[in-house]
Amino acid sequence: MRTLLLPSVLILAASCGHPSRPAEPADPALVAEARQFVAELDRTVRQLTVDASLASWANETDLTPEHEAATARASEAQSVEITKLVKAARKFDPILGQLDPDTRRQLILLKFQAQPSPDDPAQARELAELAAKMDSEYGKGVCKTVDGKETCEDIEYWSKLLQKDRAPDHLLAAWKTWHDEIGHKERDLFVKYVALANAGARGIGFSNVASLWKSGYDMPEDQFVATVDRLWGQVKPLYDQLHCYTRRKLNEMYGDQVVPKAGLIPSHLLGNMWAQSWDYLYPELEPYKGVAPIDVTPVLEKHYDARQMVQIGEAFYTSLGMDPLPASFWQRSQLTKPRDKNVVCHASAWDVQYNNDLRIKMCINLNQEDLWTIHHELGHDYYFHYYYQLPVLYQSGANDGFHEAIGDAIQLSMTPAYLKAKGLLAEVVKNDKATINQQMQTALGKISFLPFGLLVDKWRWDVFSGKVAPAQYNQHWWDLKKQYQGVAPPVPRAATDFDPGAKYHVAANVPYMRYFLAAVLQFQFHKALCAKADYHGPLYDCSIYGNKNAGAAYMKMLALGASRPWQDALFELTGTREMDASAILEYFAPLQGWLQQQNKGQRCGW
Ligand code: X8Z
Ligand code: ZN
Repeated sequence: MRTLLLPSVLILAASCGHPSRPAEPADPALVAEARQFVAELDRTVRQLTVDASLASWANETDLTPEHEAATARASEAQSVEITKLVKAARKFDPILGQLDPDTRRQLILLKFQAQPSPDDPAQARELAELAAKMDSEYGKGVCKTVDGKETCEDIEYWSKLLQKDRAPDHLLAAWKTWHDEIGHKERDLFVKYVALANAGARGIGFSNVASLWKSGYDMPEDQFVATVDRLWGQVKPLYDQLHCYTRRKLNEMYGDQVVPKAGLIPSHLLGNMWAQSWDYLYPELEPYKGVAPIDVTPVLEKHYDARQMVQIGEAFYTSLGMDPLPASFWQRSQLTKPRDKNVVCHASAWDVQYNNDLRIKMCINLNQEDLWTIHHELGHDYYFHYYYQLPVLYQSGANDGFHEAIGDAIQLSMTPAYLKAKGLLAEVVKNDKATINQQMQTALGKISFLPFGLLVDKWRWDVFSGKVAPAQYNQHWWDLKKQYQGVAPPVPRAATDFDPGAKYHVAANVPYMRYFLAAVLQFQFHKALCAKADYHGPLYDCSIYGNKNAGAAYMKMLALGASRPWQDALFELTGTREMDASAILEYFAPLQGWLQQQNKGQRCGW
């Protein structure tokens, strides 16, 4: 699948000859050969990727052994062939600095087009089979065979229990079943996967998969690590305040036995299987009860179906001057969960054939969370739409965080005033209390997410680099959950458990740092788009709905795809070349002040 599977994008051409020695003129025949090679790449990589993507779509929308096997075969072919091409392209390394920018950039991007395969064909096959199986097993969920018939309860089912129920024993049972069952199914597959995936990465010159992933950001990998740590340092004080307030409220609800006044929050009580976003706790955490209703779920349940919810999303993008979705989108997308087959419900967006074959795959529920997710997914589809005519190697986000941030920035424009204009909210209340309520709701989705967004790949980096061995995988996961999120497992966990495997992106091998970057970038985009719309009020009140100037600036950035380093794309839109979290802090300034007041006298932190 396009958005999710590709680690995407790039390192800059660092290896352009020795700086103190003037480059010798490149052999013209080799330069011509490089150009020819890149032109052919476009055809070959396109075909391989389309084949893999078609097979993966067929599998994820109908999980059968046949579809899983076909997915494994197509992704094996893609990886094996692209790995060969990466190796063949090495002969151009000495002249990279002397090639025209487009030839050079496509040669650089090639390394990030697929998970590289090990040289040994048996290992290459096993790697692809493991990946397909991990994805399918996760999608099916917790299965039981009764009278020879297998029935499965997927993550949708277990998540709903965590969202709605408040009895700690029920929450614990759901949490434990999912983590035990899925973790145990995934563990051995994942351990083998790591070894084989690393062999593939080594074959193309990286020390391991972590190094490959970290190199895809137009900067040296240690600089990338420093960048994410800097961003986390900027937002951590705000997260700490939210954690402190949430812990106190949960302590009041559940008592000291369940939630301690100081220390870690048990992770099954936060309304989400991974404690990654806490939106569903809003009713319990609402700062000013009943001041302003901001939940659109009741209206969606009463008056909308899944298709109409997607049309709300489409209408936002077209209000910016973007094109309507193609007719094929409506024919080919999976909007709701089919009754008669197992599918991967985890939401995703696709351009299956790299030719504007836009689709989304969701199991839409008629609620606010899914309306927001629809806007996220359409952000991916509109990115695809505006760059699908570029060479295939440029058909990616400027970096993968950009891809995740496009729709999320649109969510920030879904203000109460916008929702009222769409008939989704009955009234808009404008006062300080309503602002705090509104900010709390947004923070429970987007601020609670930050440490989780960071830690998933902090964990995988340590796993792929061999810093932690399989026997410590689970302990290390909880060490990081503790360090960054301040949450604890609700029951003691053993080395044989594999709780990271209970998260889709680990089972499906989708890099995760993109979501942390997006959590920061979306506020930078929002601020810049609001400026393009000539808006001058507080950021949290800005909606670019209907603004063609903002839309034109957004489309311009989308159309660049990965053709330029992300710093150039960011500069085009925002006037800065750095990812930076000050726009989040500006957006949430009222809430941060309010939380500091609320938390006075508390021992915050853990
Ligand atoms: O996986 C997603 C999207 C698909 S790209 C629904 N997200 C992350 C997650 O669910 O863990 C969006 C937020 C973070
Ligand atoms: Zn996404």
